Amino acid sequence: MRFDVVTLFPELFAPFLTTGITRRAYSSGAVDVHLFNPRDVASGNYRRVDDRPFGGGPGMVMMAEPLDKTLDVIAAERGHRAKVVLFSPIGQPLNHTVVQEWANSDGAILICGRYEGVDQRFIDAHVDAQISIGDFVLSGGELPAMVLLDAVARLQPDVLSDADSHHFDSFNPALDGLLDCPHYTRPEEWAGQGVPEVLLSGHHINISRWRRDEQLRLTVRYRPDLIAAARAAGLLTVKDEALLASIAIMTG
Ligand code: 9WO
Repeated sequence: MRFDVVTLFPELFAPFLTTGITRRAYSSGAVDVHLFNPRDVASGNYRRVDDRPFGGGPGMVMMAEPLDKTLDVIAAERGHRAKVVLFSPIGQPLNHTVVQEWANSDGAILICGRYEGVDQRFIDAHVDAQISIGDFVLSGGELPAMVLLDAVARLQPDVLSDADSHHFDSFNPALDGLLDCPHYTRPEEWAGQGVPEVLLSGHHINISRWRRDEQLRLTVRYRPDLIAAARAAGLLTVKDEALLASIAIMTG
């Protein structure tokens, strides 16, 4: 798949694209990321990409024309027009389902806004989807773009080793939509704290049950909505329900 990122700060992406377990996805082209700076197609000696807002007020607005010209450059490279995504707090909230949809797509054009915002006429003319990563305001759309790319890249086959496979993540169907259990590694005692005895027992059935119980405990406590969803989807077993009932009794 191909993602074209439109940003005034392409240099922000270099360390991100060349570091960590997702590097392979980008370097192999499984997630082929191309960076475009609207300044490169902006006109005039000053190559302006922003201007003052009509109606007055603080800050600057990204001009429609350099963004539009950048889409033309991308269309010429791709041979067709791809979906255009803008990152903004009014967008669709990003979650695992949305990530999976993009991971199963052939990519998109990601517009990273800066300044006070993007000329609305560009949005009306070209933007197909807006995505939010949360109810807060940032100084640009670059971090949200990296959030989407990272989440998509780690879903690619062969990105993760078995040891850190996403098959064991929270929000993966294999975890039945429950939060992941706690993890421990060496040393066996650290800062006066041990490791749950069962994890040292080598008894794999008991370990599996303990992990499932911890998932259920954590999910009840922090995300009870996910318990309801897992139950509605028929993903909870009789043993799961027994554990949940015992928690309900203990906590009143
Ligand atoms: C900001 C904004 C705020 C309220 C309603 C609509 C809005 N659109 C934008 C917008 O496009 N902002 C641009 C990108 C320019 C200013 C910095 N930008 C931005 C994106 N700040 N915060 C985000 C963002 C994106 C996704 N999820 C959370 C925050």
